[in-house]
Amino acid sequence: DRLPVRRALLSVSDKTGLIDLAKALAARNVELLSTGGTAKAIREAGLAVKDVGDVTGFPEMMDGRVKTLHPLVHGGLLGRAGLDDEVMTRHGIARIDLLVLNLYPFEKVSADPGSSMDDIVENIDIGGPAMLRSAAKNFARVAVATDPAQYAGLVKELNANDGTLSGKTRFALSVAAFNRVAQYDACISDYLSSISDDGSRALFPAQQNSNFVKVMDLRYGENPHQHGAFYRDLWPVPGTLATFTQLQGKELSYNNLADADAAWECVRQFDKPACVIVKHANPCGVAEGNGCLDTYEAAYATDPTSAFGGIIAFNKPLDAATAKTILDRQFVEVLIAPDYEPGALDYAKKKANVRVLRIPHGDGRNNMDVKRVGSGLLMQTADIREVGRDELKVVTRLAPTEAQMADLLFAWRVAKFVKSNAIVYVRDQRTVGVGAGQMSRVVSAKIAALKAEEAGLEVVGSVMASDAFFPFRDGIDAAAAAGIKAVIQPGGSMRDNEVIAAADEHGIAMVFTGIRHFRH
Ligand code: 93A
Repeated sequence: DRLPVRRALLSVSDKTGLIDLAKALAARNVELLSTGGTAKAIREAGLAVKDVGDVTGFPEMMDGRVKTLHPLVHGGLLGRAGLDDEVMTRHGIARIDLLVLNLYPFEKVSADPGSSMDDIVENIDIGGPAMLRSAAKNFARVAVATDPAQYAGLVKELNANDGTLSGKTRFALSVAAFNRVAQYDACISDYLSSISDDGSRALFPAQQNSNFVKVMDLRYGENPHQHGAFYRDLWPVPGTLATFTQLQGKELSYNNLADADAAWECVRQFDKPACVIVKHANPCGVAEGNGCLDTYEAAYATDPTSAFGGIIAFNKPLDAATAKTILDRQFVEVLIAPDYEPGALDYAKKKANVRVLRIPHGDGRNNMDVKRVGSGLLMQTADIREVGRDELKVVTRLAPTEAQMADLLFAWRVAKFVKSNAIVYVRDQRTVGVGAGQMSRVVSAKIAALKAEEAGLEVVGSVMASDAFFPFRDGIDAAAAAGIKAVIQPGGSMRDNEVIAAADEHGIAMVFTGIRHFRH
């Protein structure tokens, strides 16, 4: 099913790679047809090209709105072998074997706050998607390229096969073209349906068209009887999990990816070297300090039992000594770092099953969270709010010391990544106890103390973070009993006065953030 390419139509907004491709086609004696700007560029490169207007007998009109919408173009793309030969001859329709086309840059123009509505509307491509659909539908005969990244492969296949393309290539190109048209239309629909009556743009368009591309099928979902796959944003945000490279290890599972995301998002918020160990989506140990080894040891010490089979993330390149310490000591599912020193990778190879991920730092943040409910979707902007020191309000008679203040801010950053109700005990920028996922706050506080005791860590002198306000004084009483000396929490409870009085009674310093971090 190899078919020769004798006649090609080129119509591209993004002229990247155009001339090299046109030269390669011309060298194979492929006849070139083209639209205005594309024809001009090809002609300037010294190649022969025919204007589509000369084929159709119609000039481009309405500022380009109508240039290729003509039976001599679409008939040339859609004509079937055999079935349509006679009608094509009768109407003088010549076959087009290859369409090279990329669309008006709607995505780019609509994302630019400086663009007017007229600019944006003019960038809704009509003739382009129509031709893409014609060519892609007729993959039995026609090949279609939509992206400059495809050109080199095409030229290589043509040159290696006497100017022909395989049916497999045409089909793959057709799928890519339909995907491109779907993305493009989704973007137009998202944009237009997000425009409010007053002309401003709503955060959530009236219709949600998601554009995700598959990274991989997963062996199963959260449980082995479920199926799973991992998709990433069409345009992945720099610095997020979706930009990972797996350097070694077993296939990533659904739970690995979910936990890796929690670990990475938590660790990347720290400037100083930090280590986060995640188990079942919760941090079970977090530390900030002088280096990888130091922070790993401290994070591990919070809860050695839970760290077994955990996901361990660093925000600085992982060195060999730390890699050796981790891998000699414990079973680890996934290691994550922005980079690895060569010795660390050499050592990891000895434990070939361990999944090692590199995620480069970047300043982007995932901006939307979604959750499936019933046959619906809950959407919200991501919880990326950070609380600065100057936003904290001291509400007790005692104010935190400098050292306590640093620990409070650290604990607050950790609490944001612990499932609610979240209670985090911290001393010297390392967790000493984490209470996660309980239905009552006071039990989370008791669990945090219990965890510290099990790990043989001293709570006395530690600080406490709570992801949401204390509804009653009992959480403060439990913390005081454990030896907590300072507390950070949002405030805003009906019984704040009772809670503040309890803190004053116990000689605890307390600050309010005014911000809550539920995580369910
Ligand atoms: O304005 S259109 O919707 N009407 C058309 O008939 C048409 N034909 C091709 N846009 C049309 N195109 C687009 O023109 C292509 O999709 C391509 O993006 C662009 C190439 O124009 P030029 O060759 O003049 O740079």
